[in-house]
Amino acid sequence: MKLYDLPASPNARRVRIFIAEKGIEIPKQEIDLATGYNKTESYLEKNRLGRMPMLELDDGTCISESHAICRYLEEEYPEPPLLGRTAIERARVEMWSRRLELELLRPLIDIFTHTHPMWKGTVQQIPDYAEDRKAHATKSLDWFNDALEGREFLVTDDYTIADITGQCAILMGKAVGVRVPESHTHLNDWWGRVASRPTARA
Ligand SMILES: N[C@@H](CCC(=O)N[C@@H](CS)C(=O)NCC(=O)O)C(=O)O
Repeated sequence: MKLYDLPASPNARRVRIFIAEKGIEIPKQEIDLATGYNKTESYLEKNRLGRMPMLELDDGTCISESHAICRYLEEEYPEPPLLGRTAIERARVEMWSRRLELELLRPLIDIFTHTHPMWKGTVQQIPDYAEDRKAHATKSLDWFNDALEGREFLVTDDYTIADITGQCAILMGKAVGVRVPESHTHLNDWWGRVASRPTARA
């Protein structure tokens, strides 16, 4: 098994933290975007979208999409459960992880893509769109903070992939200048807890 990793990617980080929380070791191949490796024919044969993270199994099966990779690993390595223990927990964990991915992490990545010089010429950068995404992400921080009131972790009594997605989104926010306001005390307290886990820097 091998993980095709992109060190600075928030989606790859989600998978790295998940793997570290499971306490398993998976060899990694770090991809340097500047080399164009992920757009080579051999990589595109494995992942037509040319993105990371991607998990390649020993039989050659390739799984991309960070949540799908985590789902596979959860089934192969069930302890500790990170996707929820019961049907209701699993549904709610997925609900929150998807919400945070689509309504917070994605807009923050869009800000990066539409403002950072690295993407100039690769995508048509639209500064107004970045501003719109900033407003969207800022609103998402409001409901994220509300959801954490009185809670140690976002969904269950345990740390789950929903916390991981939120954690990677907050880090992405720092990178693009969308920071958690001091008034968001539930979110700041939760951040203190998740960021101090031994796996946080995976
Ligand atoms: N939905 C995918 C997103 C994967 C993705 O967009 N990866 C980005 C880094 S965050 C990437 O590989 N970008 C390189 C490129 O598009 O060339 C997931 O969750 O894994």
